[in-house]
Amino acid sequence: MSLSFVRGVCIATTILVSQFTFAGAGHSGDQGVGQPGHSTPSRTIEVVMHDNYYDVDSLDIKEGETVRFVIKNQGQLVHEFNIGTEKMHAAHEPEMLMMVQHGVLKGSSIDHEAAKSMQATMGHGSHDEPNSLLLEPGKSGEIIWTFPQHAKDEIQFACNVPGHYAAGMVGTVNLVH
Ligand SMILES: [Cu+2]
Repeated sequence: MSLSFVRGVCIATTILVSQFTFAGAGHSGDQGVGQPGHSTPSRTIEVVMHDNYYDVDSLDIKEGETVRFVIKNQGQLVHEFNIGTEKMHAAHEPEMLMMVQHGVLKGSSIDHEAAKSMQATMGHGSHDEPNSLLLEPGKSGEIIWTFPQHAKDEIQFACNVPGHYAAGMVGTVNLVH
């Protein structure tokens, strides 16, 4: 089985899942930040996460461009790479606080069993939104994302682990012509 086939299946699964998760408050939907990528990415952008900052402050991305993000967590804490507006991030942080309170999100790890029971009882907890990656220390992951032609509100990539956005773990996406 070729790698590209596996990747194709992954993307298809992500899109399928996203149809069910888009309804959740504070999640991506298409609130002007774009949507899960379904065309071939024009390039790969690597972003490294540390405690508590990204190795880039801003990214220049073409209007309508599809990008593959490869995200690496080189910190000692769990971090997130989430594509949204300031408002979306502000709505997401309390949900991640609930993940902390339910024992899903620990400082340096994710308790997947606790995530399952939180998902079962509350319909939230597994954190599988297509616009976001939540990574434990040393882990890496990938998002393929298609940016919009125009953004009414500034698009930001940010970490919504409680306290991290306020600590400066946020960067801006400049949509360029
Ligand atoms: Cu973080």
